[in-house]
Amino acid sequence: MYSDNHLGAVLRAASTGRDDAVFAWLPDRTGQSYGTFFQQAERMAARLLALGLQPGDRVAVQVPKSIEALQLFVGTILAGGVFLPLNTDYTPAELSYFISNSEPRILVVHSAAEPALAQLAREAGVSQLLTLDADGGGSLVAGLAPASDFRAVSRGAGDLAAILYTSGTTGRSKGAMLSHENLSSNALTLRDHWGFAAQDTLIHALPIFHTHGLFVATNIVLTAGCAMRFFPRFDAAAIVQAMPVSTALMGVPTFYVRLLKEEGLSAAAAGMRLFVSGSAPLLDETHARWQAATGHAILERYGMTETNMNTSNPYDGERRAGTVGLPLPGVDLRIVDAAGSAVPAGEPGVIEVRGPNVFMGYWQMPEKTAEEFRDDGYFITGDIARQAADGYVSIIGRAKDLIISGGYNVYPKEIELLIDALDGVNECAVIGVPHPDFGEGVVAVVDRSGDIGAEDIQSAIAPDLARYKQPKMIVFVDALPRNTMGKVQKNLLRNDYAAVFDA
Ligand code: MLC
Ligand code: AMP
Repeated sequence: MYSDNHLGAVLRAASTGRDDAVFAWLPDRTGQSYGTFFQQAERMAARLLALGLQPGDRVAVQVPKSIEALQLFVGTILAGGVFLPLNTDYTPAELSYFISNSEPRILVVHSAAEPALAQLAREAGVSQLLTLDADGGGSLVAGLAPASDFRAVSRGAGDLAAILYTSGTTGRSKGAMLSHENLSSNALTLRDHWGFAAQDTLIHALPIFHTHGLFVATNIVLTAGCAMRFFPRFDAAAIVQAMPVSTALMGVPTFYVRLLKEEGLSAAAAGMRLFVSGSAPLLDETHARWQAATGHAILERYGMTETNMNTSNPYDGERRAGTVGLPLPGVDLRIVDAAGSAVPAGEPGVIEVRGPNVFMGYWQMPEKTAEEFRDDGYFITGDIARQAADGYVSIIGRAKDLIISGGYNVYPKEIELLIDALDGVNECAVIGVPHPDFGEGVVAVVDRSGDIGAEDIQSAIAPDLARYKQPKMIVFVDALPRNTMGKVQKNLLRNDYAAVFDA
């Protein structure tokens, strides 16, 4: 029994009365039915409640991808809690900030990480530290009580359902607060816009700690009541193999670049209905090569952690390469100049969006939240785009100093602060330059005073930085280029090092 408006009810609606339908085909080739999935999610909810979870309490989770992790997501929602997933690549140093900032009542981690995190959890006031492993084992599941009648804890549309941290341009990560309505409205809009229905099978190979894999992919499957092939990680050959028994794939551009190298792609993709790309710019070249290889035009869409999905190319209609399509139904979008006035069609400006998809604000950062919203409710995305007279939006840059590597966001400031603090470094600038696999690759340009080498820098920053954020190259210069205001000219550096990953 789940009350209306509750994200849990929205996610369950399409599978109600269809308990035997398969929700997920797992890596061991067994299928988990909707009935089993929701029963397990309810048992997890009951366990969280028995451990003292109160409505609005955070359940922070850093665990490997598994179907049990998705049960925990839905279980947290059913228990009235707030799901807070964390990238599995984050180091204990990075975790420490997220945990102390979000003050979760319950923290669920991989059992190998438990000893290292026990003290941190205690200091942050976490009342329960549980484990969940890749195979679904661990203390969370071991402590589940038998299934019994479960009633979801009542929550309203505007109540908090999830917090996802996004790195901040000034270094501090911000927790984006997403309500039940933010998540349910976007899932339903996308399901309908992309034509997902019970007969679909989605290839799910994305991580489930970000908007793309968790809210876009998983919530669409649930709201459509369809099946997914659930991969623990991206594996190009396995995905091609799965295509003949699937209908749709969602991925970041790196997925498509890698899949294009696979033999047998053309034949395997023939019967697929839909390929969606997002989280980072899809090169025109990749779009064209994919169409030539498979006959399918990749459908590119655009979103953010804070806003869920904002725009999409049409399902029926022109999927225009190099664009992220049109504003989704219910999403207001405008392109504005520095003063916040709308620019004429075709002119560049910053994208601002408003709608039921747009988040509630940053966790415990009212000033930051106020800075990024206009008085009339539009959220300032920091993405620079043009909108053609016929409505198609093309993203042409970013006002924010952000690198997107393989679909993961990397904020240069965070890395610069660590490198600048090292003995033997005067200062550095971290930039993103074209990378054949990841779209953009992280490069640190360092002005050194001593004899510090690239390896010294790498090993000094490694304990504090997730692997994907660590520079793929470090170069040394005598001085960083500056403009007359003294600001480092990253555009010049990006030009200078544009070809370093070409080989
Ligand atoms: C892995 N590595 C990366 C990386 N992923 N480096 C930079 N950027 C990345 N994205 C590192 C590894 O640590 C390893 O380093 C080396 O690169 C090779 O790893 P790999 O085995 O090739 O990586 P793989 O596991 O295959 O992962 C690549 C990937 C993955 C592209 C499949 O990064 C991925 O799943 N990205 C999806 C991210 C995502 O879901 N984004 C959505 C955000 S939501 P070493 O040195 O140890 O060898 C959002 C909103 C929206 O943006 O609109 O959707
Ligand atoms: P995140 O903070 O991880 O949610 O990343 C959101 C950012 O990813 C957006 O602000 C954009 O800069 C970028 N992004 C998402 N989708 C696309 C896309 N299709 N094309 C270009 N950039 C995108």
